[in-house]
Amino acid sequence: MSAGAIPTGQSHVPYRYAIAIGSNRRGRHGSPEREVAAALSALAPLSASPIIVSAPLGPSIRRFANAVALIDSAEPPPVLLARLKGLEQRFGRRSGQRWGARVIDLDIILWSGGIWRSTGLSVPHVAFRARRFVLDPLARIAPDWRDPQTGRTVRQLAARARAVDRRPHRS
Ligand code: PH2
Ligand code: MG
Ligand code: MG
Repeated sequence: MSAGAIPTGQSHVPYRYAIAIGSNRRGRHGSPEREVAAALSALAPLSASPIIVSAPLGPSIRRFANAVALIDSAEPPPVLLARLKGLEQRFGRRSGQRWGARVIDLDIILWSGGIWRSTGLSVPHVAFRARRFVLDPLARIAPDWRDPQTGRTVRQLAARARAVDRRPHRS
């Protein structure tokens, strides 16, 4: 804190981030659940959701372990993204596995700075409002965080995604 600043009780770290973690492939830590747990420890989060098991969305056939972590960081989004990609590589993730099996996937979902757009990076994450494997764990640790794009809270987005899932399928 700078001299003369009034203590606010808030963190001195400028940004807060919600990071989604996913794994559907064994790695050196073991099962997907263990890979997610190891990634959570590596991120040293302020808070972490429980680890859930989810059916794959998309062409993959392997089930996922997923979780969400909240971290404080001084890094702007592209710098944090570069660090997350480095962590993915250390976990043994190879490139070109976009929808395939991956040891670990670390995605920036939200940050306290609002909306960020640069080449290869959009925050909020473009697809998170439709993904229960992100919204359900996120709602456990940050239900009141407001999506800057829709103005809806995470709790509201999670409830909507659940409602969509309950809709009868048409053919
Ligand atoms: N990640 C994807 C694609 N599909 N499905 C689940 N259940 N969990 C994921 O983390 C996931 C997915 C692309 O990143
Ligand atoms: Mg992803
Ligand atoms: Mg990713």
